[in-house]
Amino acid sequence: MYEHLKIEERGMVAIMTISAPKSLNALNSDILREIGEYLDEFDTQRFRCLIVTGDGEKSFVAGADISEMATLGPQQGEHFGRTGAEVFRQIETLPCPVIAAVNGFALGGGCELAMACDIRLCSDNARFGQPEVGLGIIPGFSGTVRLARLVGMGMAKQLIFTGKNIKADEALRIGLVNAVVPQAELMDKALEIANQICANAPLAVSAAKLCINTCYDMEAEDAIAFENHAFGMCFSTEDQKNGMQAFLTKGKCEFVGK
Ligand code: CO8
Repeated sequence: MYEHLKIEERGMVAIMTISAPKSLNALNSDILREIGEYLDEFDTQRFRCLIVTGDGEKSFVAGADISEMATLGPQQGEHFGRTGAEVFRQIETLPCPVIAAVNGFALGGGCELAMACDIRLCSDNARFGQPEVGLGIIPGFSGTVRLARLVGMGMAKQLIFTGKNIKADEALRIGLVNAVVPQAELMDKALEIANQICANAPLAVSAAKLCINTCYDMEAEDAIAFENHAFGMCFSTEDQKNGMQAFLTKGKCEFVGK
């Protein structure tokens, strides 16, 4: 169905593997289009978590495709950047959590893809970096925006201005990833966390994601009001009634997402 995406289903978890082995899974327009199409069709009733990874053991995504960008002019460059930024925003705003299982190089657009996900895990051979200025461009898939928010402005500036890659342990130290695991255990770890998420009330998880994303940039007063409204809405769900009843009767609730 897709030329560059492999899609798997593990219960309530979907796994999207980006596959362009000849270019270490670099993102070209076709791959970005396929990711966008997959997300457009993503069945949020059926899946409660999405894992994003790269094909092979060497690379998650080695950036945007340099061979496609090499001859672009300013307007085409802006269009290409916008296409990637929009697809990554789709990931960020997908109603369910998205876990990046970073299995190797996450450079340029690859690091930016990982940053658009909610949770980042990586293998011990992973490398992160924003090498764009060494190519005469800047991070163009929202990297200047998200990196500073994730690791702070000082570290983001150092990474982007030097273009130097960092190893997995350094990515962990600066808070770019949540955990580093041996490569052979990466997908199991991602699935373990995904399944922990799936066991919870999906509408509540989704509301929590919306609040964290939306409130991050708001004034505290507005943010607190936004969360308060979302909190109230949880009480309109069956899952809230059943989840609390199950607690009070010492039972277990199977959340249905209503
Ligand atoms: N684009 C296109 N092809 C790539 C890319 C890429 N990003 N990365 C690797 N490849 C290709 C190589 O050209 C090579 O192809 P071939 O076999 O035909 O020569 C193949 O993948 C294997 O790569 P290497 O032989 O280089 O493998 P190494 O193990 O020696 O090195 C590296 C691996 C370190 C990952 C190296 O390939 C590398 O440095 N790649 C480029 C990394 C990079 O600079 N990424 C950032 C790109 S810019 C970007 O992402 C901007 C995002 C915002 C765009 C905004 C739009 C305007």
